[in-house]
Order: sequence, then structure tokens, then C-alpha cells
Amino acid sequence: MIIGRRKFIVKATICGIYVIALLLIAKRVMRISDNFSWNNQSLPSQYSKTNTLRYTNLERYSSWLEEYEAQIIPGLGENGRPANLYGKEKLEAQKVLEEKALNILLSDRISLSRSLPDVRDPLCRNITVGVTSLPTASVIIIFYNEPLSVVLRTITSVLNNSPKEILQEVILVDDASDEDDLQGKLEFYLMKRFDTERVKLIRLPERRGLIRARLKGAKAASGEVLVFLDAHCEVIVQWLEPLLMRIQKKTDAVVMPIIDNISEETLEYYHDNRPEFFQVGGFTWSGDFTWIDIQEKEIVGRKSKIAPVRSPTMAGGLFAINRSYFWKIGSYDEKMDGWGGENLEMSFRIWQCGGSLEVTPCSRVGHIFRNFHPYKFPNDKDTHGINTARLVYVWMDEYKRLFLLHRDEFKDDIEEKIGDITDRVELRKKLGCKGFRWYLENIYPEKFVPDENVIAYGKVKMKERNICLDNLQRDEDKPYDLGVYGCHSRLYPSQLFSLSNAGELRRDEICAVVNLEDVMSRRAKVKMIDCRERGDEKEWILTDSGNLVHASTGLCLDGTGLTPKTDVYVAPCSNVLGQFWQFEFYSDSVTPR
Ligand code: LR7
Ligand code: MN
Repeated sequence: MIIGRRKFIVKATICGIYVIALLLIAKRVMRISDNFSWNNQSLPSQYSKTNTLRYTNLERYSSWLEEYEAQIIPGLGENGRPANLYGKEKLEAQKVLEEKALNILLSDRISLSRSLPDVRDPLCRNITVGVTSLPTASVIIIFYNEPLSVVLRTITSVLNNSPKEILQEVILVDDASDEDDLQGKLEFYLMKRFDTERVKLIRLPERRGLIRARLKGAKAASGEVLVFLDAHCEVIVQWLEPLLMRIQKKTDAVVMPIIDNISEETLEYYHDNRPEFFQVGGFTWSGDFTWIDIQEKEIVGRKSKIAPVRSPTMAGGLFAINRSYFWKIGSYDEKMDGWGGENLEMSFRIWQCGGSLEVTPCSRVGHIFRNFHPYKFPNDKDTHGINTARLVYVWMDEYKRLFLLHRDEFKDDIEEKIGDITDRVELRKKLGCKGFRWYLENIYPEKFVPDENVIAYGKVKMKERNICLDNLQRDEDKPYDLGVYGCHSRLYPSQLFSLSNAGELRRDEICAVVNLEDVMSRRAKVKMIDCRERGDEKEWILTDSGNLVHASTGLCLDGTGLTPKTDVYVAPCSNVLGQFWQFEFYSDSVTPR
């Protein structure tokens, strides 16, 4: 028995040794074949950590590249003109567009080096730049499952439109895409068609979100200035020089191009005939980025149409920043996951800590605006909400109350919900940054604060009925009719209204107006529109008894007979109960009723 067992052990050990030896040999052979393919194809060293490009696949990639380039239709989309496919292809393209929010089939047929219109203000053409005296730039492009031809066009346009002397490198950071196209094909294309000393690819081992992907790119960069781009952009002539010129002059300026719109459907590079027209960045109290008109103070003090314009916030994707300043001023909040919030965080931080955020009108970059995000986050995590709550707690001081009105789930148990923010609070202290009130007063004085400079705010309840004004969750990006709903026991964002000292009945940036043409019908609806689109006249007057009188028509806001989820209207003023309204809070100057 004992001998038998021993024999068995000896045999098993020998077998084991054999197996290990075989495995080692196999591994060695595999490595050799990999090395062979790298060396044979002189693949640059930066790819050696990735293993998607296998020797056996190279032939397959060659024929793919041939096919890919053969399908390009010369002249299509040239000069940024809208392009189309026809017949069966059009139908197929439409299907992909609906799935991915981008016309990928069309993009595949358009030349990567198509020309684009020079949409700059003509004055920009007169500027002479000595490129050799400018700082160098590392362009960082992050991507997750973006269409291959779109990514390649982004890189190509950067290479074609940036002087060699100042373009230190293009760093691509793949946030662990799993789409097949972005594996070997991408590497093969880079190897065959680009100077791989200049175009580098970093692959993250797992999805880390766009904030940490950008940080990874920034760490690898060696240019004096970092320039971040989304992976679906096209830059135009001399896009880079104005950004670098400004940063050279003011190291703590964070500089953005004018962001033009490229159609996700026709890939048209949109532009209107007013090259001087563009917008800058604002925000909503719910924590979203918005576009706003250039601020009055900027117009007044501006030396020329093409001088940099300051912007209260940035959209987030396209900007240039001095590399040492980027690190000094706190780079990004590394604990921010996924997508969203980092743009407002950086905006507030830059301003509050002494830097500036500017748009240089002579630099223009097109960005494909998609109707929806074609990607998901693990567990459908609300990364935008969580990231925004993080920045609100670090940067917004007492104004966090306004964000929390919208997102009251972030009122308590915050560490559990948003993670530890000590590092960021400490950063703010270390940098000696100013408060949010300072930011509002000095950088964004026109920002409407729902509970400051108002006559009343909060829920607006009909007298003696449990009916309140409500946006009925209607899409606030376009005009909508104002409605009513049962009053909630606490203040929900959908029922938050303010009556400003200027006589606006508004929610954040949306104002109530009456369509004068409707007035003839006696029961005119109340429209909610972008406040910038209403005139300056006082719109609403609150009488002592609680009527809300529409100033220019003399009609009263009326909810008589309304049930929840219906639209409110204005009618000739009378004594009906439906014309008396109570705000939840009144400013000191008005006595609460
Ligand atoms: O998990 C992800 N990992 C990524 O690497 C999700 C996205 N990404 C990549 C993605 O492939 C893309 O290249 O990150 C980039 C930005 O993602 P988009 O294009 O889906 O975002 P967006 O253009 O809708 O969103 C804007 O706001 C974001 C907030 O987090 C980022 O700051 C985006 O860069 C920003 N884009 C712009 O500012 C372009 C101008 C548009 C506007 C407004
Ligand atoms: Mn984008």
C-alpha cells in the first residue's frame, strides 16, 4: 500500500514537472512569436504592453485597412458640407444613427483629412505667430467605445492642423473600450498611417471614467501645455496657436476654443455667417452646464472682437491648460467616477483659486453633439449626480442649499453616498481659495439666485386648494406650458418658483410669459421660455391680496377649476378663489400671508 502510494506520488510529480515544463516552453514560444511580430513590423515600444495585434492577425488587418480606405468617397463632406448616403445604405445608416447617436456609416465614407471651412473672424487671419517661440502642447484624447473612423478623424485633423514645432504629441487614452474596432484595427492604423513617436496610445486595464482617463493622459504628457479634446472633434486651421499664445502670456489662464457644432447625422460643420457670435458657459442650480451669452462686463471692456472673453464655466471637453498649473491647481478630483460634474468643479476651482477661464475666439474646434450617450455606466450609477454633489460640498459653501433643493438625497449620509472629500477640502484651504459668494458677485453677477433679490419664492399654492404651480416634469430645454399639480408636502424642484424683484415669475433660467396672440381667446396659457428671450418689462405683479397680475395685459393668473396635471392660464381679474396665490416664502420686505 505504502509503496504503491509512493510510486503514485513519484509518477504524479514527474507528470507535474512535465506539465510545468511544457507550459513554460509554450509561453516562451508565444512570447517569441509576439516579439517576432513586434520586431518584424517594427511596432513601437509603447504598444508592447498591449497584445491585441498578433502576428497572425496582421494580414487580416492589412486587408481591412485596404477595404476601409477603398470605401472612402472622395469629396464627400468636403469643406465641412453636409453629406448623405443613398438607398439601402441610407436606411442602414439611419438605423445605426438611432442606436449610437452618430452616423457611423457616413463617417466611414468621409475622408479623414477632409477640408473644413475657415469659420474664424477674418481679423484672426492677420495675426502672425512665430510658432517656434510658443510653448509645446500635448493633445490628450480620451475615448470609450467611440466609432473608429470618428476617433481617427479627430487625430488626423489635429495632426494636419497643428504645426510640428508645437505639437509635442497626441496621447490617446482608451478607457477600456470593448468594441472590436478599437482593438487591433486601431493599433494597426496608428502603426501604418501615423508617426507613432508622436501619436501614443494608452489603454486602461479597466473602465475608469473620463476624469481618471484624462488624469492618466496628463501624467504621461510631456508638452508644456495640455490640450484636452473629446474623441469626436475636428479642429480647423490655426486652432492651436491662439490657445498657446494666451497661456504663454497668462500661465494661469485656462483657455477654450469656440466650440462649433458638427452634425451627428450629416457631419456638416455648422457655422453661421456671424463669426463673431459665440456663447460662454453658465450653470443651473441643479448642477448642469448651460450656454449663456457673453456677459455685459466682458463686452464693455473688450479691446477687440477677437480678444479673449472670460467665461464663468467650461463645457469640460475642450480646453488648454499649462501643465504645471494643471497639477498645481489640483488637476481633477480623482474620486469622480464616470461622466459629468468635473467641468463645473474645474470651473469654480479655477476662478475661486485665482486663475481665469477664457474663450479665445480665433481658436475653433468642431464637436459632434450627440442626442444621447451611446454608453452606459456599471449599475446605471448616477455619476453626474454624485460628482456634482462632491463639487457642491467642496466649492459652493452656503449656496449648496440651492443644489440640495433639487437633489435632496444628498442632504444627509453624504460620505456614504459621495465618498470622502477631505482631500479636496484641504486642497481648497491650501490654495487659499475664495468663497462661492465671491465667485457669484465677481465672476457671474447675472446669475439668478432663486432666494436672493426676490419678492417671494418656493411653492406657489392656490388659495384654499391643494394645487401648486408645477413644471409637470416637462422638458425645460424648450418652451413649455406651465401647469399645476397637487402640492408636495416638501419643496420639490418641479414646484420651485421665484418672483424676482424685477417682476419675473421664473425657475432658474426659465421665465413665465403670456402669449399675447392667445390673449384674445380669454384663457391664454402661460408659456415658460428661456428668460433671455423675454423683454425687459416687468412681467408679473403680486398684489397685497395675492393676485399675480400679468403686467402688460392686466390679466390674472388663474387656476379656477383646474385639476392636477393641467395647464394654468390667465383670465380677466376677478374675485374667484383660483386667482389668489400663496408663495411658500416671502422676503422680509413683504409680510407673509
Ligand atoms: O466612461 C467614459 N469614458 C470616456 O473616456 C465616458 C466617456 N468617455 C469619453 C468619451 O468617449 C468622450 O471622448 O469622454 C469623452 C466625453 O464624453 P462625451 O462626449 O460623451 O461627453 P459630452 O460631450 O456629452 O459631455 C461634456 O461634458 C462631459 C462632462 O463630464 C465632459 O466634460 C465632456 O468632455 C464634455 N464635452 C464637451 O465639453 C464638448 C462640448 C460639448 C458641450 C456642452
Ligand atoms: Mn463629446
